[in-house]
Amino acid sequence: MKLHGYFRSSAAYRVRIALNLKKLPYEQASVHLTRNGGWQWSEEYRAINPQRRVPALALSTGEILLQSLAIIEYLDEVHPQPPLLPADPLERAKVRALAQLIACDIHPLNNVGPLRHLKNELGQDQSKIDAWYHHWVAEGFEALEALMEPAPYAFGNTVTLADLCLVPQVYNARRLKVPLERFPKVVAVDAACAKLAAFEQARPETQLDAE
Ligand SMILES: N[C@@H](CCC(=O)N[C@@H](CS)C(=O)NCC(=O)O)C(=O)O
Repeated sequence: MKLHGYFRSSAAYRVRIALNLKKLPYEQASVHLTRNGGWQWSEEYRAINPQRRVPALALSTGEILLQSLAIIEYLDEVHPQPPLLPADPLERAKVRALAQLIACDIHPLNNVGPLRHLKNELGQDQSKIDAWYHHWVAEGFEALEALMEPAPYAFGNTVTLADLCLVPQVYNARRLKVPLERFPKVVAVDAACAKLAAFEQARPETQLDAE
């Protein structure tokens, strides 16, 4: 398999963790999201993902999968061990809710494209853009604090899809200097995951395209 990603992309980071947890071998192809205006805009990459975003996972059959949550659920169905979603439907819905709170409600508001749009098309200055970023991350993390009881992971004593979404979002929040003191549960889940090799090996800093 080949993962088209970028070291700092939260969505690609989620998929790297899943591949590592399941011990699936994969190559990586770096799509630099900012250099020369962003390689995602090249015609070559458009043929891989017409949405021009990462990640995209090319399977050995030639099929290309898009959208990190869909990719991770595919991997979980085809390679069930270790499971990333609980067997019980009610618990599964709760894990998906935590994951989607991050992936659907926090992340899209603070990702490269929308931030670039705020700056270039809407003419906002960097302090306003930073305030926007901090606001949406803090609002989402407040909800996570209310919803989670770390044990030690986001939902119980095994890693789930929720942890795969939480860790990259915390990495991103730290990089953009969001104060995390108000979010002790979020920080505790991140710390528990950091002890696992699958998470460590997926860290942005340890990727080949890291800068
Ligand atoms: N919902 C998508 C989000 C993908 C996404 O937005 N990726 C970002 C990086 S984290 C990207 O490629 N941005 C490029 C751009 O906005 O130009 C997923 O989960 O895969």
